[in-house]
Amino acid sequence: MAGDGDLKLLGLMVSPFVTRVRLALHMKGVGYEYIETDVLDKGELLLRYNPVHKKVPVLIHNGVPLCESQVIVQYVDEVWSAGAPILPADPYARATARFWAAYVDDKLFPAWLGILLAPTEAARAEKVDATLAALAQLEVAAAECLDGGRRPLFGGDSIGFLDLAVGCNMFWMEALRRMFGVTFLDAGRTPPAN
Ligand SMILES: N[C@@H](CCC(=O)N[C@@H](CS)C(=O)NCC(=O)O)C(=O)O
Repeated sequence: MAGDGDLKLLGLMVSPFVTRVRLALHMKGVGYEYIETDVLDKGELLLRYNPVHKKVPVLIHNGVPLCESQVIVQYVDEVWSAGAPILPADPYARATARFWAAYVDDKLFPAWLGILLAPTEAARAEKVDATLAALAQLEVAAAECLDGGRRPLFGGDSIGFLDLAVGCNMFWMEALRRMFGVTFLDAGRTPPAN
């Protein structure tokens, strides 16, 4: 596909941020070399290509690095514009998708990560509550962006920016349920779209 060039992705299998980028590349049908990266013992590649944050994902396109998953997804959408669009065409819908995607990264992600990292049961319970609150708030986004449940996806009929932002966290909801016995997604609290 035009524009592919030399494409490498520094990633980590369990990272929602990396999953987000991989899904975007997959949607565009873009081939790339995946390089599983140790983020605890940071190697030369990660430090060279993401010296600011030293985090994955890093997409290296023809030798040039792109960092921060939301930035990368938007870059992928622009460079491989022939594939299914990821960002909404309408400026207001695009701004709304970016607003809620930022919310996911600022509120939902730290809340559920805190469950894993909590030093005490009390601290874990607090993070469980924060995760449930963040998911409840996302239901507001769903009401706003899914046209009261009439649209199946935030992106309309195909997967969009906010679907990727939210969806890449979902495998962790299941992992946390199995680890700690807390159900985060159920038809009562987080009803599926029609
Ligand atoms: N805001 C960043 C977050 C990326 C992130 O937190 N990556 C984690 C893996 S899930 C990481 O590389 N952590 C290494 C570290 O914190 O040193 C993004 O959207 O790409």
